[in-house]
Amino acid sequence: MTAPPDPVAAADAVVAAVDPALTSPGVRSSDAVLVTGPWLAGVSSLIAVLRARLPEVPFVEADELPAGTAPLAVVFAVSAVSPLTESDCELLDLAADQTDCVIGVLTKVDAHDDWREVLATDRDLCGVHRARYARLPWVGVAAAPESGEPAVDELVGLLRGVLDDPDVLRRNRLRAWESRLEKVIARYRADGDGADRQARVSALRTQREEIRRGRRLEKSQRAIALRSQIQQARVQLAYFARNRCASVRGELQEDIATLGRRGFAAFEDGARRRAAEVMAEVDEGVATHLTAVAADLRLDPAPAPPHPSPVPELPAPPLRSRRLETRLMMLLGAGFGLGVALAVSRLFTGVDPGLTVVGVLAGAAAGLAVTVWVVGIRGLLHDRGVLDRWVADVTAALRSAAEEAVATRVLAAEAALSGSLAAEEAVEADTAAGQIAEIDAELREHAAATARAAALRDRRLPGLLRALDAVRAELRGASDAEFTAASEPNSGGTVGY
Ligand SMILES: Nc1nc2c(ncn2[C@@H]2O[C@H](COP(=O)(O)OP(=O)(O)OP(=O)(O)O)[C@@H](O)[C@H]2O)c(=O)[nH]1
Ligand SMILES: [Mg+2]
Repeated sequence: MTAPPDPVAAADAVVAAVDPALTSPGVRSSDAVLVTGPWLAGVSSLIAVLRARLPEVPFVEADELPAGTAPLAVVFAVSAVSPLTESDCELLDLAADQTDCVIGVLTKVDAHDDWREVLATDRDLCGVHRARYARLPWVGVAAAPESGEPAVDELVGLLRGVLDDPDVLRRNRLRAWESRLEKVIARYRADGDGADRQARVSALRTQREEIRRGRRLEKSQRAIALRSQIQQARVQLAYFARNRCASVRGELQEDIATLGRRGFAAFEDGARRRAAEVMAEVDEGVATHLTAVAADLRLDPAPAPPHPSPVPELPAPPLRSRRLETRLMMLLGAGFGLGVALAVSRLFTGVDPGLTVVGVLAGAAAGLAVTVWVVGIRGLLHDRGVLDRWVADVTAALRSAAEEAVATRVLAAEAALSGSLAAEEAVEADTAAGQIAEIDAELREHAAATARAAALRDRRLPGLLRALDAVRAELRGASDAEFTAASEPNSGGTVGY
């Protein structure tokens, strides 16, 4: 095959024939020979020997090659100690990405008698890893043998052949094109499929679902909390009101037991004052409890009622309307007094008949005193009984008034808190809707960008694929031609150049 005057331009022409817009594979060709390999493969030893044997050739290790530069040839060195691993093959991919001309070198063959088997295995493994490596030439070397001179003659011969081959530059350029086109095609495909956006899109979807779920959950949780707290307040405050009334009733009834007639008016006033106090206490208890409920629900407290709960109208104790009973009592007291008077006068008469007059007088006085006393005591006991019933009636009225006050205020608070809750929920729903709208907008943006990328991919891909096919066909054609002309080297390697 006759090499064209400018091999690089010839390779570029293959691509430009398909798509004139494709002008360069984006790498700079250099005349350096890259010697690379896995850790401790013997690269440094090999490069030292090669520099000595071929001083005119610029050999470089991987870290000496400037970025964006394609070497003229790649010497891939692996140790004969064991066959290649997958990561070694990936290293080879990296090194040979822009360069077609690759030589496989098995190092330290002096130290490993089975190196020929290892070499055959390495060649097969490379061929399996990538079809283009199936025809890689392999040679065994001993760059720093434990004894004797370095054995690198075969490699040096191979390298000389490669460097003299006029077609190497063109093939390298074609390989750079292949690599470049593969990358561009993969990029278009990934963009068109939205691969890079996929993670963000699914994160956005999850976020949107989270917001919706959070809203639903919070809404129902707060509604349930409000209902249960109000229910609790109703029960506890009614119990508190009943309790207060019962204890006031107990206190008042206790007071009645020691009450004299003169204390009746003060007792009535005291009872009315206690009733007012109980209503005030209930009011205060309700206010405190409802404020705590509002704080617990993170809501504004329900507004205080405009005026305190009214103290119920309490009738005066019915102490005066007992005329009939009084008369009866007078009658019975008088009878009782008469009895006492007779008994006393008899007693005097019995002691001394001369004392009859005295006895009658004394009996009359005693009878009168007993009558007055009995009537008085009976009246007092009766009035205490009346007061006792009055206290029971008054506290019953107080209790129902207090319970009504509790029920009314809790109901009002429930309405107010439900209102605030609804208002807050409306605000939160708006915030969530805003967040969801933002997420939806970004999702639409991603969908539109992916659609644009897919359209671009569909437009650009056919041309790029045709260019890639043309490059591969060119590489295959050249390689087939050279393969038929190649000879088997002594070391068992297949020379492809
Ligand atoms: N027997 C024998 N040992 C060798 C040969 N070449 C290199 N070695 C030994 O292998 C070890 C690694 O050699 P290097 O040339 O430093 O290998 P390298 O790949 O540059 O190593 P790193 O840069 O550290 O990854 C050293 O101990 C060398 O003496 C050889 O041909 N035969
Ligand atoms: Mg080294």
